[in-house]
Amino acid sequence: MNFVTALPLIAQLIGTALAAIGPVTDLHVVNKFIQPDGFNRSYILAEGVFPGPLISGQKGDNFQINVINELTNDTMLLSTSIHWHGLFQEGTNWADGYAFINQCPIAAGNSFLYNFNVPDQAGVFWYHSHLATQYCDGLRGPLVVYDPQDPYLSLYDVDDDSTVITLADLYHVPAPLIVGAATSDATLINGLGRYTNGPATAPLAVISVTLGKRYRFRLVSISCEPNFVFSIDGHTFTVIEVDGVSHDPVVADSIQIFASQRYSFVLNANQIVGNYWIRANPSVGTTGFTGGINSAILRYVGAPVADPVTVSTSVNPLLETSLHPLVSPGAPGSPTLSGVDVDLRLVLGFNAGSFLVNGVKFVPPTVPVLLQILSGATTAASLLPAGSVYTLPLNSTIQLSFDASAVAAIGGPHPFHLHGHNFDVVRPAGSTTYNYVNPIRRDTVSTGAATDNVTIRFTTNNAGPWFLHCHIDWHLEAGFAIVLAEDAPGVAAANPTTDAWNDLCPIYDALTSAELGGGGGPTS
Ligand SMILES: [Cu+2]
Repeated sequence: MNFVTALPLIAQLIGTALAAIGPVTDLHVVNKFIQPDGFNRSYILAEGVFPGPLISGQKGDNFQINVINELTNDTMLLSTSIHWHGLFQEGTNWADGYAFINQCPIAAGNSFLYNFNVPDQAGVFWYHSHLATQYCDGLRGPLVVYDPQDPYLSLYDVDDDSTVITLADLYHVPAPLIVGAATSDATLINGLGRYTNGPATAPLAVISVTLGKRYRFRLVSISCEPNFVFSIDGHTFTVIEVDGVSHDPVVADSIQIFASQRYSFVLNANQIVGNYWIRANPSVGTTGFTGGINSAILRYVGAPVADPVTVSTSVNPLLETSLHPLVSPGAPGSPTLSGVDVDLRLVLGFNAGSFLVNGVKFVPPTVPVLLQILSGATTAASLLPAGSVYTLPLNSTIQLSFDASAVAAIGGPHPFHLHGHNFDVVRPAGSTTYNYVNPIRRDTVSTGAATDNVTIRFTTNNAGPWFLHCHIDWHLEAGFAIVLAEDAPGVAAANPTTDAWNDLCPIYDALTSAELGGGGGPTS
């Protein structure tokens, strides 16, 4: 093969992610220089690629992911800790991955086995570092749990590695070196993109479809900050899943997707064979599509290898109020404003560079909350960090309402994510009415504008300390979180830990400042 004929092959390889791995796999965490948008820097990467490889399994699987920390670049953090976003971790709170709530970080040169079951969930999830803002430096990737009995199998023909779509923000400066507010330099779709004044020929992701086939696309925002308005020129699609929960089908032609949210939608490749722009317009950073930024290409088989010349046709954005769970719709509790066992109002605040919940900035404790509970501390008053831990009784209906009036204009809307649960959004952003009958069910919700009072409900059935936080990672680092300690007295019996887990803290606590990297570790 001469060089000229090899070119299309090289272009294909650039846009092709690694094959899926899992549910039992090693996951090497390494430093590597890559140029996903044409800009060269060293990142923290799973298996050396961005995004990390697709981890997949089937509903009912036992996942055993052995994270091997091979980090050496001390400009950035050298330890790590990985969260499997959206999976309930029932009985394995220790494997939930948030550093200093669920575990101590994994020191460089060490490995740690995350061993958990996924008995009753399927859909799109993702994994990311949950140590300070480490995932902004690259450690993030998609995770899909397939369901052989998926209720919507008859709606689509293709559902494989090629139909997973990741949306990411990218930073040219390593997170520990960013001074002041971080601003994304580029949007990557499936790990490729361009930035303003960067190489104009940096390759864009190409998603190939065949005329007449129906595709289940699995859209996942692995963003550190921006939300994206996602659309595909010339096409509508049918949304069937939200954050790992099947919903009644809803037709739309654009989706505003917040950091860490996911959607599955069915796209019927029924348009004229050609090239169509895929768009992901970010809420912050450089917006628009000049020079192919914030874009990828939907290419029908048989179309020329060329940039699209299509224009945006979006007129029908997806609304949270249109989405209703397929199975067991209806919020827990009674259909009244206070019809729950525990009604917790969360006032979101900001002061002197820190984000607050009910007046308190979250600062990660030195002893993980789970370890504190296992050591006998089971009351909110005795658990650290002081003022950030709320205890919840088991088998109770819980309502959380978010008063975002003071922070909506400060980097908002702020998407809040609850670990260990899905929740019913009885009052979503942009709505003033309460739906207790069949509200959208998900694990990350926009808390909306200053006039909103986003309200969610769930039932406590999962003993453990679970994190509730803004998924804009820069805001989390500035304190935007609390811990819900669910059934604290029952945590130990429900969550047996391993010797390897018990070894994490002594190893981590013995590290020197230099061995932490990133200028000495988490800055908060
Ligand atoms: Cu936020």
